Amino acid sequence: MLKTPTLSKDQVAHFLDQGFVLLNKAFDAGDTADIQRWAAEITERPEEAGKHWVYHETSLLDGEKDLINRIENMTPFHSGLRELADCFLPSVGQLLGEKAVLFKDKINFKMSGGEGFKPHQDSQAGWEAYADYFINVMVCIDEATLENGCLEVAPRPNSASDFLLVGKEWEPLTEKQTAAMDFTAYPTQPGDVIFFDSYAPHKSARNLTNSTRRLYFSTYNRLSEGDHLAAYYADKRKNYPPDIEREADKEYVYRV
Ligand SMILES: O=C(O)CCC(=O)C(=O)O
Ligand SMILES: [Fe+2]
Repeated sequence: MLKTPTLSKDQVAHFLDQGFVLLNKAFDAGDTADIQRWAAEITERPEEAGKHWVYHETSLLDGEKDLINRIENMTPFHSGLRELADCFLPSVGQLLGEKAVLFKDKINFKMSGGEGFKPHQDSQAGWEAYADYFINVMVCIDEATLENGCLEVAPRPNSASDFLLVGKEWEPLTEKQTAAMDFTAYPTQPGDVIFFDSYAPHKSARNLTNSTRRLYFSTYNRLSEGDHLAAYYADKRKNYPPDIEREADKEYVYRV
C-alpha cells in the first residue's frame, strides 16, 4: 500500500494563497518504484477500444517517429494506478476542506521530441461544465528538468475570494494575459508531487533532449459538486477519442 502523502499546515497555507504547492519526496523510494512500475505496465498493454486511452504524437526532432503522448482513463483498468489516484483523496480533501472525488487521471509522456504545453489554466479545457473548482496532483515519474520540459507554474492570479478564468475556454493564455504572470520552473525528481488548482497558470517546454519525461496527473473536485468522471470521459470520447477509437476520415484537434 502506498503511504499517503499528507500536507503540513504551511503547505496548505501556501496552496490556499498561491494555488499550488510542491512536496519534495512525497513518496519514498519503494513507493516511487511501484509507481514507475505501474506506469510501465500500462504502457506495455495493447491498445484496444474500450480500454485505457492512448494518444500518440509525432516527434518534433525528425517529424516521423511515433511517440506516446499521453495515457488517460487508467483507474478502471489498473489496480495500482487506481490506488495512486485514491491515495490523494485525503490530502486533496485537506485542501478543499471537504471530501474530494476523482475527476480524471493521466500520464503525460513527453518523450524525446515531444511537444510542450502553452500557458493555460486547466479550467479553460471545458471543465467548468462539470464543477466549479478542481485540484490536480502531479506525480513526477521521471526526472523533469527545464530542458526536458518540467512543469512551470505561476501563482493563481485571483484572490482567494475571486477565483476566475483569465483566458477564454479552449484557448491557451495570450501573451497579454501572461505578461504580468510570474512563472517559475519546478524541476522535480521521481516521487516529488505538485498540487495545483484549476486556476493556477502553468506551461511546460517541448522535450528536445534524448530522455523521456513522464508526469502523472490526477484531478479531483468537491464530492458535494458530484462525481463526473464517467460523464467527462463519455463526452470526451465523442470529441477527442483515443487514437485506437478514431474514425479514419475525421480530423481531431487538440485545443488546451
Ligand atoms: O505535462 C505537462 O508538462 C503539463 C500538462 C498540462 O498542463 C495538462 O495536461 O493540462
Ligand atoms: Fe494543464
